Amino acid sequence: MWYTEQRDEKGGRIMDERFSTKAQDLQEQLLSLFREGSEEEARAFMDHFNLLMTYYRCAMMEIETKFRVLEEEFSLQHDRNPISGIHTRLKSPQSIREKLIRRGFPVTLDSVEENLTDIAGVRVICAFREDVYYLERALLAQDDVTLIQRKDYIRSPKENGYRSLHLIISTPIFLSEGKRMMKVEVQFRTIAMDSWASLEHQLRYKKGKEISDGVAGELRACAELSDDLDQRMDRLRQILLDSEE
Ligand code: 0O2
Repeated sequence: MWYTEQRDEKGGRIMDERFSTKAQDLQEQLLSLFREGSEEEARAFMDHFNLLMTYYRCAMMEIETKFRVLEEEFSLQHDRNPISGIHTRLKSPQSIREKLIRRGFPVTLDSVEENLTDIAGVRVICAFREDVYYLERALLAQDDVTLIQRKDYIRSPKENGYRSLHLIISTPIFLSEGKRMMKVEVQFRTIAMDSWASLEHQLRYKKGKEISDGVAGELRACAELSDDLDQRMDRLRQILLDSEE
């Protein structure tokens, strides 16, 4: 589940369930999902898991803040907002476990850190395609952000039509006992790409259902339409920019 930051009428951040630890829920989920052992072992495991998830949440907050800062600066300089929304999500214990098993990795906490790069996810929805690449450059130019992997599904869309720019980055979080490097997946999309992906996700993504060639073709056609919309909006923006000069 991806969340959008909630703000009250004065602009203050409203804490949501990402920032509270539902100990009971977690206890039940983790005990049944990850391992069976003595109560003591299980408790130690849970404490370690909670701590690790807290680190990922902190990394997510760090990256979200970086985008908020860039947004403020850009809005001031250009009188428009390049970001139409930021959503974050922490992978659920169940998805973590499923992914480890799917990929053939051990189901341990060390393995989570070592082998999974998308526990913390930040999705940035941009106004125009150009904003996607501007924000990518601005993020990667920061000296505490290291690029680990880049997949440009905008220039090379997936076969089903999915478009988005994905980065896996590493960034430090600063704790009382020093800094810790954490991995975060950042997805950049335009509004049109996000609309398509959200609807397609509801319709089929990872539901394990086979879809007919006809439906797949229709989804691809919708992706092309949404790309056409992005291209036309880019052109309109350029025309308006040129007319201002
Ligand atoms: P959610 O709901 O975002 O948590 P994998 O992570 O194993 O699935 P890979 O190749 O490592 O695959 O990662 P990739 O291709 O970079 O894609 C990972 C994420 O991108 C997915 O995360 C989705 O958010 C999004 N995504 C990728 N392909 C599609 C697609 O075809 N349609 C839609 N709607 N989204 C896509 P999760 O964890 O699978 O899902």
